[in-house]
Amino acid sequence: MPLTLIIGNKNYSSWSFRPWIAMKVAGIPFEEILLSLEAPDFKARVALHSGTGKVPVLIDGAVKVWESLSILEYLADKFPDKALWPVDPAARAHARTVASEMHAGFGPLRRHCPMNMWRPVIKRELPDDVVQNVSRIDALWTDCRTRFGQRGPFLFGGFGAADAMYAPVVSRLHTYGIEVSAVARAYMAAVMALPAWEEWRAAGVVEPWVLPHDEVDWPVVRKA
Ligand SMILES: N[C@@H](CCC(=O)N[C@@H](CS)C(=O)NCC(=O)O)C(=O)O
Repeated sequence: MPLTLIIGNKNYSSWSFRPWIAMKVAGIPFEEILLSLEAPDFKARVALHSGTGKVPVLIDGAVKVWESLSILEYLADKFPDKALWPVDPAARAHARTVASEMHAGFGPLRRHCPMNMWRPVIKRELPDDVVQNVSRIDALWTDCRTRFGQRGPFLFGGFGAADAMYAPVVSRLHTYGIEVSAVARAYMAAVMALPAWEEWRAAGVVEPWVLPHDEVDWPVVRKA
């Protein structure tokens, strides 16, 4: 039985994007069920699989996994040959650490700059707490690239779970015209050049649903 991933809107659902892009890049086959976050039956349909009422949810037969980071851990266990985490124990520990830091943090950036794939690149003024988030992310990426990224353009060389956790951050920094270092900019370019990135983006920008909460220029909706 194939894996099924329940996701939200591709234009907006940053948490859904994480396991989706990890599975696509790793070549793990799955079926997706896309539910618009504001659909009247969203909560009822998600509640069949997760008490959180949130997406993403991965279904593997009788196994149901929610929380994006737990889904990535499940996939790493089930498909060890895909090397979603680095093999070297030190690099692996660091990859898990930065992935957890993303899962648990960066609230100011997430609130001020929601993922919005169809918004044209327009610079947004950033309050101090968002600037601090960006500075931390830039330093973290630069450290990973310098210490662990020799074998490829991603945080730990090849694309893995840590990159998947930061993929929506790449989108945010790009969309809101946020300035970062040359190393971070090169990393972002590598992530955005992935065919899986374009597949998600292309599907997102033609979605019909507009969510005011995620449109920071509301009531103006900017669609590229
Ligand atoms: N910590 C969760 C966050 C999941 C989450 O907040 N998902 C959002 C979509 S990006 C959601 O389902 N929102 C619908 C709602 O809260 O009603 C994870 O990592 O998966």
